[in-house]
Order: sequence, then structure tokens, then C-alpha cells
Amino acid sequence: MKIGITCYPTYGGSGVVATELGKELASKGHEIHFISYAMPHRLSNFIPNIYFHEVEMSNYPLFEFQLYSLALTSKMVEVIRYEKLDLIHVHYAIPHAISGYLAKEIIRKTNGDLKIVTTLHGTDITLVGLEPSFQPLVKFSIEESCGVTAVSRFLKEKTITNYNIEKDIVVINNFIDSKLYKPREDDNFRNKIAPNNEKILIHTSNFRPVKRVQDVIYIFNKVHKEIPSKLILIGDGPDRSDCERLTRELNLQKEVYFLGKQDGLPEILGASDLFLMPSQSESFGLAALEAMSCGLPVISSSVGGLPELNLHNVTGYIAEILDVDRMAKYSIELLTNEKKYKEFSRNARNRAVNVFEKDIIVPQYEEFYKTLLC
Ligand code: GMT
Repeated sequence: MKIGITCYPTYGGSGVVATELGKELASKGHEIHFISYAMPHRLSNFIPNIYFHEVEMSNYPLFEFQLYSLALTSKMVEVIRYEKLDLIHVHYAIPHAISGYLAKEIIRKTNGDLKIVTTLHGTDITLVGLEPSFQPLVKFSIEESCGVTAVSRFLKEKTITNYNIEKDIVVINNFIDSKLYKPREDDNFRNKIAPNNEKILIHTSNFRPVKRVQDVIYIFNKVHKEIPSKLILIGDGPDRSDCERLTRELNLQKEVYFLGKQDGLPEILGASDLFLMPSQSESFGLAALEAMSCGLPVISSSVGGLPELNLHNVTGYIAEILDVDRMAKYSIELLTNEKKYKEFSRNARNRAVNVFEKDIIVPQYEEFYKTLLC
């Protein structure tokens, strides 16, 4: 198949899923054309069957605001026409799904009926999509997509109720490469971060308010009072400065490492002990899946799709959002009970491998494409 993929190329779950999906499909012989404003984060080296088409932006002075959705539409039209795509798969509805719809209408007379597949990832449905300036557009573009997938049952239900949609939405979960994301004995990393054998707690995100990274620090503050421990924070975003300030206020600056955006995430996760995800909203929680695949139990909030991923009292613990006391208590309980910790760690790894491994999930996308094309 010849497939166009549009996603946000920056650090973030939907871009990661789209890029890894494209790489997997390319390795199976499909021809993949990424269409976006920049090369996706995980595509920097040459990969056979993968092509990248950059959306060029005009700087015309009359346009006070950039017209990205329209420039994206034109680039989609160009790629559909000249590369003879079978379908375009857009990740994150806003604005990609409506650009796809427009492109499909523009080429209809010359190229026939192109299939647009939309994957809903999270805040495109639960947060920003509900704003009055986007709501009608999101509803329309979902209804007009040829096929729609959501990354969890929670997100599917939210889409149906929030937008009053009758269309069939197929749940295809996020996936993981469990050979890359695996438990590791990285003594070098451990010795540097935790030279006195401290426990390592870790959180990765794009530091947006929905991630509640401040709560990660409050949880760690309580854990650290009971157990010799260190906290690693990976990623960057709007809340990072506030988090650094909070760390200093709590006098934890020697215990908390802000490592920024990291390419060596599997190695760091694989050498850590416990993953914290106290999010306010999380449709699936890809970052938690990456940690589970590395054998880390997860302490998370109960929002969104997290209970579908992190099984309470099996792969980790779940607490009400904002309940940092309980999340700290659960963390301490696991880190002080070796037998239980090992059991949870094994369960987390097994669940990642047996349920969310890429070889299980990627064929679901392929099958979905085939049903739309026949
Ligand atoms: O929806 C977002 O906030 C952005 C999106 C992203 O690009 O990071 O994240 C969502 O998509 C991920 C991949 O499907 C999911 O694992 C995340 O749970 C989801 N984030 C939220 O729902 C907040």
C-alpha cells in the first residue's frame, strides 16, 4: 500500500505512535509518505520505503496568523497526485482531519475517492476539541473520515458522547517495541544517578498542565522522606520552570534530575524502579506503557484510559487524581516490599509484551486499512 501519514512531529505521544507505525509499515514493504511541517522526531536517519514531504509555510504579511491547515491541505493534494497514495492516515484530529477532508474533496474529480483514516489520540477529543472554535469542525471531520480509530475504549466512548457521533469507531491501542523497551542492568547509569543504591522514580512527559508534573514532585517529596531515593524527570514543556522552582522550594534540588528531552529513553527507563503518572487527563498513557515494558510498576491516577493499561494491584496502583498522599503511600509500599515489587514488575513487563507488543497491534491497523480499501 502507499500510505500518507500526517502527525505532529514534535515530542509527544501521537507523533511517536504515528512515526513508529510508519516505520513498522515500511519494514513490511508498504510505501510511507510522512507529510508534516518538520521531520518527525524519530525519523532522523534513512529508512527504506519512507519519504518525508515538508509543508512549506508562506510569510505573506497580510496573514497575521499562519494558515498551516491550508498549506497542509495543498501539500496533501500534491503528494496524493504525484505519489498516487491509496490512503492518508492522520494522527490527532485538529487540524489534520479537516485538512485531509479538504484534500480528498479537491482531488475527487481527478483521482477518485481517497480514503482518510483519522486516529484520535486524546486532547483533540477531551480538551481542545471541545472548544467552541473547534467543536463543529472536529465532529464534522470525524463523521467524514472514511475510518476512525481511538487509542482506548475510554476515548471511543468520550468521542461518541461528547460529539454525538454515530459512526463506528475502532479501538486500536498504543503499542510498544518490547525488544527495545526492556529491563536492563545499567550499572553505569545507576552509579551516576543513585551511587548509594537509592531507588529511582521516574516520570516522562511534555510538561503540560494536564500531566500534573508538580504532583510528581510532591509524591517524590513524601517518598524521599521515607526511602533513600532519586527522581528523574524527562521531557520539556511549559511547566518545567515551575517544577524546577518547586524542587528548590522543597530543597530537593540534589535529589531531582531534570534531564530534558532524551534519545536514550529505553536505557534510562530500563535502569529505573518506579514510574509516576498522576495525569489530569490521559486517553491511553504511552509513556506508562514504555515504562511497563521496561519492567517498571506504575503509580498512576485513575483518569481516562489509564485503568485499561495499568491494572490496579497487578501492574501498579491507581489512585484518584490529586491524591498525592495515596500515590506516595503506594510508592512506598512497593519500594519497601521486594517480593511484591518483583511480582508487579514481572506483571507490568508481561502485560506490555502480551497485550501491547507492536507485532500484535500494527497488524490491526493493516487489517483496518484493507477493510476500507476493498
Ligand atoms: O492528546 C494530547 O494531549 C497529545 C497526545 C500527544 O501527542 O502526546 O497525547 C495523547 O496521545 C498519546 C498517544 O496516543 C496517548 O498515549 C496519551 O495518553 C494522550 N494524551 C492525553 O490524553 C493527555
